[in-house]
Amino acid sequence: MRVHLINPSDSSFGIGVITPRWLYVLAAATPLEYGDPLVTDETLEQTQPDRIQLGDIVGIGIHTGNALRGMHIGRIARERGAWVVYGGIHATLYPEEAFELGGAHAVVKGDGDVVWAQVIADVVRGTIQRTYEGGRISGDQFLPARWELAPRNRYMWASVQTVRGCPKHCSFCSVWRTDGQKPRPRASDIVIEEIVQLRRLGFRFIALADDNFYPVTLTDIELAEKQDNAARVRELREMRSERFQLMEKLAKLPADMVFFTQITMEAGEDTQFLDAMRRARIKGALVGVESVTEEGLKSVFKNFNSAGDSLAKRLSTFKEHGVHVLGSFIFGLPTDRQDTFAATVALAKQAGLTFAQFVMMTPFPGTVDFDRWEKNMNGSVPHVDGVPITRYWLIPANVRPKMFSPHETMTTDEISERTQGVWDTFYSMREVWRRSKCVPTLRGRLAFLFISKLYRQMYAKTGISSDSARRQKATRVARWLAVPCRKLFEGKPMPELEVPGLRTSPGSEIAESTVAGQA
Ligand code: B12
Ligand code: SF4
Repeated sequence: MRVHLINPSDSSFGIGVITPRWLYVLAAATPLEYGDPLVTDETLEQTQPDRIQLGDIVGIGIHTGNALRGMHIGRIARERGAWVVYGGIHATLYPEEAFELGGAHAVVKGDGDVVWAQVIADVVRGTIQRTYEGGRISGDQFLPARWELAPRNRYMWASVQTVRGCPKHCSFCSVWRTDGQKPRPRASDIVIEEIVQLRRLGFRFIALADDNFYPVTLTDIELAEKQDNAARVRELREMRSERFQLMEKLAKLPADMVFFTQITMEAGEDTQFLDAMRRARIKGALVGVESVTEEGLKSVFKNFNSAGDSLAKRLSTFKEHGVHVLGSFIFGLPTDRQDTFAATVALAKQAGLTFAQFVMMTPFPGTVDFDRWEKNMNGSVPHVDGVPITRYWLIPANVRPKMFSPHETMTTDEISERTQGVWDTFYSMREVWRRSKCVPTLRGRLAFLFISKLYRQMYAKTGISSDSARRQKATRVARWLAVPCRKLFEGKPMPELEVPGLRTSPGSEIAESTVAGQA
C-alpha cells in the first residue's frame, strides 16, 4: 500500500512559483512506517494514473478553484481501486460534493496535520470513517513540512506558515470563518528550524504563507487599554513581542535569504514593526488594498483600510521602511464606477507600489459575500450545463461564466475588459521599467522585468473567472517565462548551515520534530 498526495491543477507550468505547503505538511503527517508518500503537484505536471494501485490511499487537497479537477482525479483513483480521501478548504466547506462527484471514501474537514495518521490507520484496519474532524489545531501542533520530498529545482519559492487565522472579517474572504479569528502562531524556533532546512536544500526565497503576518495592531492594544482589560493587553503584547522575536531570528539567517508575506495595511502605522520586517529581510508584502474609495471599503467590511491621500501615504510608508508592496485590488464592487479603474491605476502609481494584482469580485464559498449572493438569487438560480451558477466551480471551465454577481452600472464583460486594461497599463513595458529602478543593477532590473511579466501572465489570465482560450494562451506564455525566472531564485545548497543560536548537526532537530509530530 502506498500513500499518494495530489495537488490538482488544470494548468501545468512545469515550474511552480510557490510550493503548495499542504502537500509537504501532509507528507510529514504520514507515519514513516508507510514509506514516503508519492507527491504529485499538478501545477508542475499531471497525475499519472497508472502509478495508483489497488489498495493505495490517495489524498487530494482542494480549494474552490481546483475542486473540479480534484474530483476528476478522485474518480480515476477510485476506479483503480484506491482509497480516496479529500481535504482542504473546499472539501471542508462542501464535503458532500466529494462523495457525490469525486469518488470519495472519506473527507477530512479542517487541519490535516494531526488527523491524517488516524485516517491511514483506519484504512489499514478496515475501519475507515466517512468524515474526520481535523478541527483548528493549536500553533504548537502544526507540523514542519518534509521539504526533502519537494523537487527543489522546480519551485521558485518555498512556503512556511508562521501564524494561521485572522482577527478581521472581510466580506469576500473565508479565512476568518474557516481558520478562525483567533491567531494561532507557531513557536519562532520551530519556524526558524524549518527555514534552515529549506536553506540547506537551496531554497533562499521563502513565502511566509500566513493569512495576516500582523495579527496584533497598535489600535488593538490601545482599545484593550481603554477598556482597562489588563489580561487582554497582556495577551496582545505577548503576541506582538513574539512577532518581534521571530523577526529577530529571521535576521540572523544567511544574508542572501528573502522573505515575502501577506499583511494588513495597518502595519503602515507601525514603523517599528516595518523596520523589524526590513531587518528580517521580509522584503515584500501583499497588502489587501481592495478599493480606493471609502464606500468600497465599507462594502467589504474593511473600514480599517484608508482611502484617498491617506491611503497613498500609508502604502508609501512601507516602501520608505524597506518593504515593497504588492497591492491587491478588487474590481466589480457594487460601489465601483467606470472612473474607479483609472483612479486605481493612479493610486497604485502615487503609492509607489512595486507589484499589484487586480482581481474581479468572485463570491468564494464560505464568505459573507457568497451567502448574500446565494440568498439574493431567491430560488431562481440560472443553470449552465445543468449546474446552478451558485455552484460555479462545478461548471466546466470552457463554459463557466466569468463573473457572477450582476453590477448596477456595468456589464460583466465591461468590468472584465476594464480590469484587463488596468493590468495592461500597470504592467506595460514603460511602467515596469520605471518601477525597476528599485533594483540597483542592470542585471537586477532585467530580472525585475522578467518577474513582473511572469507574474502578470500567471495571475491576470489564469484565474477562476478567466475563459479557457485566454487561460491556455496565458499558460503557454507563463511556461516559457517560468524557466529563466526560476534560475533567478536559485540558491546554492548550504548543507552545513546551522540553526542560529543553536548548535545542531544538519537535519537532526528537524528530523526529531518531524518524527515527534507523527507519534
Ligand atoms: C499562501 C496562499 C496563496 C499563495 C500560494 C499558493 C500555493 N501554491 O500554495 C498564492 C499567493 C500564490 C495564492 C494564490 C491564490 N489564492 Co491563496 N491562499 C494562500 C493561503 C494564505 C495559505 C495557504 C497555505 O499554504 N496554507 C498552509 C497549509 C498547510 O494549509 P492548508 O492549505 O489549509 O492545508 C491544511 C488543511 O486545509 C488540510 N488539507 C489540505 N489539503 C488536504 C488534503 C488532504 C487529503 C487532507 C487529509 C487534509 C488537507 O490539512 C492541511 C494542514 O493542516 C490561503 C489561506 C488559508 N488560510 O488557507 C489562501 C487561500 C487558499 N487562497 C485563496 C484564493 C482565493 C487564492 C487565489 C484564487 C487568489 C486570486 N484571486 O488569485 C489564488 C489561486 C492560486 C491557485 N491557482 O491556486 C482562498 C481560497 C478560497 C477557496 N474557497 O478556495 C484562500 C483560503 C484565502 C482566502 N482569502 O479565502 N494563495
Ligand atoms: S482578507 Fe486578509 S485581513 Fe481580511 S479577513 Fe481575510 S486574511 Fe484577514
